[in-house]
Amino acid sequence: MKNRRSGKQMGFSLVEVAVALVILGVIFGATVQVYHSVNESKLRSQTQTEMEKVAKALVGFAEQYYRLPCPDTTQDGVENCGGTAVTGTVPFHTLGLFTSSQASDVIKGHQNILYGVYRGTGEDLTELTEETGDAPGDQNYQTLGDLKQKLMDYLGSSGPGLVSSQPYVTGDQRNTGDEDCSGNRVANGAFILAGAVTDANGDGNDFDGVNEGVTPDGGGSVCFASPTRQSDADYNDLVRLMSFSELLGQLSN
Ligand SMILES: [Ca+2]
Ligand SMILES: [Ca+2]
Ligand SMILES: [Ca+2]
Ligand SMILES: [Ca+2]
Repeated sequence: MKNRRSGKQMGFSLVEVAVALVILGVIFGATVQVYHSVNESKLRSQTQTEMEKVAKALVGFAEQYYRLPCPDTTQDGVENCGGTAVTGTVPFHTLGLFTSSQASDVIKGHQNILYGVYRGTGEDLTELTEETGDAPGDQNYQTLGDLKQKLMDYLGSSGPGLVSSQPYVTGDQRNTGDEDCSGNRVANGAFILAGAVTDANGDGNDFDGVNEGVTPDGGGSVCFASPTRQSDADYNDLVRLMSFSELLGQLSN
């Protein structure tokens, strides 16, 4: 009788322990999940804010220097115009933004924002040019009016169409079609920014999906994910495209 009761007690307590462990596991799992989603949404809004700051700084730079900066392909914050790279990271020093270490550590500062800029033939936005026929020495030589003219030339009826060697976005898998860098090129931008948030697909690169192919050294793909692509288990990047017409509209008169 004593033996039977003690055996029963032991069995019961094992089941009890097992149930308790399962419950604890579920609670722990749920807590970790909530922590991750709160953390991700915080990072997401920080990245969004940072990207808008960069977009504003790029417009300000264009108003001051009548061109856009080249991408930073060496991750020192300084633009690299020597080569022909159209992608890289944000040249935060050139833009006069706080250095990367001063920006929030959790998003690795501006070095974790990819930057693509249009440098197509005839409408290289990183080049200071004369577009309105003024001679050197003239007060209208290579001014904001020339940058605006360049943007208008691009937007004119004989515009270049989509140029696959320049930064462009693909489809969002909904309204703008398949996410297919070679089969569905949706639009070039005057510039395109991509923010990583976190490494959603866990491949070691904070960027996800097609943005993983756009490398900081400018040697990779020029195809960015769509700004309207929704987040899912494998993708949580943010993309901002400023079109030629939006940039033209943002430049002061
Ligand atoms: Ca550089
Ligand atoms: Ca001019
Ligand atoms: Ca990501
Ligand atoms: Ca990734």
